[in-house]
Amino acid sequence: MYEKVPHAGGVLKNYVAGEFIAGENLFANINPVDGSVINRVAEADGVTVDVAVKAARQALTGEWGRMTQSERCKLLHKVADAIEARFDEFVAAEMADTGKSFFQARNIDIPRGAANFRIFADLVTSQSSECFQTPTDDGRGALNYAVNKPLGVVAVIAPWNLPLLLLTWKLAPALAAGNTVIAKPSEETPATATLLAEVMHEVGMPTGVFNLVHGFGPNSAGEFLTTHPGVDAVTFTGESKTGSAIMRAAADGVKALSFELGGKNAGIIFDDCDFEEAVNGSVRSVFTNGGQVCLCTERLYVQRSIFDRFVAALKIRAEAINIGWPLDESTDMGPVISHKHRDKVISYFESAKAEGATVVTGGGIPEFGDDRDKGAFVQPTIFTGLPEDARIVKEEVFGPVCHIAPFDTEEEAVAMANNSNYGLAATVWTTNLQRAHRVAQQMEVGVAWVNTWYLRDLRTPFGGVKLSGVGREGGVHSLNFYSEPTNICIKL
Ligand code: NAD
Ligand code: 6OD
Repeated sequence: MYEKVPHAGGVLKNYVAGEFIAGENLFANINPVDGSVINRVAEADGVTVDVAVKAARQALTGEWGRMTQSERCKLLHKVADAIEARFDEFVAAEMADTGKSFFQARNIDIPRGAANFRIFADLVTSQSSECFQTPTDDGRGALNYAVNKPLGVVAVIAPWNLPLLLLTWKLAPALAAGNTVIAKPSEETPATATLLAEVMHEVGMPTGVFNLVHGFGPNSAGEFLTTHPGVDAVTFTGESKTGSAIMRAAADGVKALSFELGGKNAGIIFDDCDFEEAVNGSVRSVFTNGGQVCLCTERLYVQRSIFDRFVAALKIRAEAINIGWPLDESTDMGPVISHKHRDKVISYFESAKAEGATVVTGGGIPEFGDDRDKGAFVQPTIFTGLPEDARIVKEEVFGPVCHIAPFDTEEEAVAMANNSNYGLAATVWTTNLQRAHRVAQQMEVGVAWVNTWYLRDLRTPFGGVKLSGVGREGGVHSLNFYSEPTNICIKL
């Protein structure tokens, strides 16, 4: 499959004003499985970003702006069809960039990349508008209604963990609402975004509607976008501290902001849970994608009467996780995104040990005795025994790890779960219906799952509280962000 990686050995270009362009500045795109260079990437400089913004602004009033909503949505369906037509290329590119398993890329990331375009194209056509009959002193009255206009030029800045899924999760509603965009994928994962630019070109997206710029954050494409006066809105997914930097950069232009940020998600396991389901669900919620999903559970709280049994069961399941070559169909978990990120994850493991953690399993780098030893692999890891203020219990690691602590009462579990600066997601495992509702509603998060994890209905509100984000995505929540409702008042 890696032989089929599109552009292997070549250069991934920017896509600006309908043309693929590369300048002098190239950076290496590394495969985390063995540290090899997949291809080189053209970093967009300030001039390239400026041309992209100007093209996007011009496109707002050009062919795209003149299209009917249904014409625009037909094009978005074509984008979804074209992603599916090149499905294997997208899967190969995503796996090479991230090292994620074939199972994950084929069953989750790439299908969602296509689905995101379909759902928002369909949803926008079924949106209704508010209308009020307003009384006036002369008795004639007035009719007040709202029309949704696009926000304008939107910068979409995406992370590396679910590259196509999270880029299109923003891009699709932005386009469905009639905006034009400049997308910046993570420097770690430029490949599927480049394929998407090719798809946009193939389906005949009008010039300037979709632009792609590659690069980094500070002093690079990310910062050039967030400070550009021609950008009306920035929609960003990534680390909370990057969110703060973008908020500062965007302040001068008073740009609209939508942020999905970090998490330190808790799972609460009550002794009245379905034990097998809770163990299965927790293995998924801790270790999926090597723990590199913002929704992954890094803190587990287990009722004391089942604590030892639960820890023992989770240890067996963690040790059964097949780590290895992403291309091998039996692989559950590939490497983490990069050697730099592996160093960060391992430094958290070392700090946990220094603070007195019990290592239930893992805690280091696996040894394979083959080429995988060159890769950024990390052992699935479980710690117990740390106080609630330990670094690894407070800070987001974004790796295959959790800390498990016991609790006695429901009140204690709720307090421990909520004792975090983050507030993205929580998971509750119980068969007591009243407790399920009661506890889920007390979670200080944007998404609370009961007896499941990462079960998505794309129409539901998605986002975080506290350091985990600003605003909500999903269904009409996304469309509302990307729209400017304008009030029309007609005196009758
Ligand atoms: P990151 O914040 O380092 O980078 C994300 C993107 O922002 C990249 O494209 C990067 O180049 C760009 N960027 C970095 N600094 C910038 C700056 N100053 N100005 C403009 N752009 C800048 O995040 P990451 O390491 O790619 O992703 C992992 C993080 O993302 C984790 O914290 C994770 O929890 C979070 N995340 C959150 C969600 C969610 O939905 N809440 C989803 C996925 C990832
Ligand atoms: O599934 C989604 O729509 C979504 N936004 C997932 C976010 C995952 C974070 O890593």
